[in-house]
Amino acid sequence: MVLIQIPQRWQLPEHQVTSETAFFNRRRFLKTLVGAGIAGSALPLIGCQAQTATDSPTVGTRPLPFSTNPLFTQIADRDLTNELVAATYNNFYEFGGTKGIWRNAQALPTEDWQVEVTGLVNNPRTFDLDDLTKSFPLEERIYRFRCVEAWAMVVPWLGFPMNALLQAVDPKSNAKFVRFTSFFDREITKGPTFPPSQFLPFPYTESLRIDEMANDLAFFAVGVYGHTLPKQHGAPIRAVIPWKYGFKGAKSIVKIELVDTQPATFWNTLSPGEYKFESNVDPAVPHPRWSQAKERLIGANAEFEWQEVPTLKYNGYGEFVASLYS
Ligand SMILES: Nc1nc2c(c(=O)[nH]1)N[C@H]1C(S)=C(S)[C@@H](COP(=O)(O)O)O[C@H]1N2
Ligand SMILES: [Mo]
Repeated sequence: MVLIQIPQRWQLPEHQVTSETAFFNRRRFLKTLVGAGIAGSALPLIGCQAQTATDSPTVGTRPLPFSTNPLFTQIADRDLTNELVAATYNNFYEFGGTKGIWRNAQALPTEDWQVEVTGLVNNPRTFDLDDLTKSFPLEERIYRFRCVEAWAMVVPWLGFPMNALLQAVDPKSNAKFVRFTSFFDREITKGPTFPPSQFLPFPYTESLRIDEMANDLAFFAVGVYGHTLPKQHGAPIRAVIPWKYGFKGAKSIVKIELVDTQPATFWNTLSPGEYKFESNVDPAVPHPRWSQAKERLIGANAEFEWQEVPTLKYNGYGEFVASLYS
């Protein structure tokens, strides 16, 4: 029963709290609603109360076979984040606007999942999970993970390089960007309580340049900590781009589309000044509302304790990715 008790010690002093939704100034937003003629009586209070009988944040996961890629284990100066800490401190706005959405996320229907790979490719394909894990050998990669909100973790993902998928579908020469689309169903992914989800640009989408997607580090994760992804981490397949801020890594992907022009994305549409398309981790480029020079490394033990550490350019992966930006 210990697992259901989410420790509170991680809650940071108010002045250190940064949030991706803080720009939703409540009054400004209400004005918009008034403008749209739906404020007041009709203001919907969309909650995320969907709770299941389960009380374990890793419910339903299965062990996965994998090999370890020694090239991409973390530069060994940071401890692995505790698994239950990582599984109970998430961003997944489809299931709510707080970090504690793991129970809500259990409503995600992952059976018979299909991922459509489409657009500017010579071999468009729709994969089911079985196809994916059989077509691409799984490896473990221990990556630093840095959210734009200035918290960080170290996570052992299981999956395969995006480049392997790219080879399989054979991009056309005019393919310049990839766009990832996350699962969305108004009845299931009800969004945060505020603002109401119909005012957010769902489904969640993210995008990379094709050369970024082809970089060795860019990764599709189908598992974490030796087993399939728990739903709150973006089951059954999510993107992990360790040199970029965490929001680039779309969860619960249903569509991968190669396109010729830079697509609109969820956060960039909401607040382009705060969520740049490129969004490489960089201590020298402050967020408009906070410095990015340091980060709060969370949870080497189960107590949600954190320590402040310097942020590294490209999240410490410059040797692999700096040449993309020269
Ligand atoms: N579909 C979807 N993907 C998403 C998000 C989201 O809200 N919806 N949040 C992003 C953000 S801001 C972060 S920091 C990471 C968090 O991943 P984790 O909860 O597995 O640590 O997921 C990213 N992918
Ligand atoms: Mo994030």
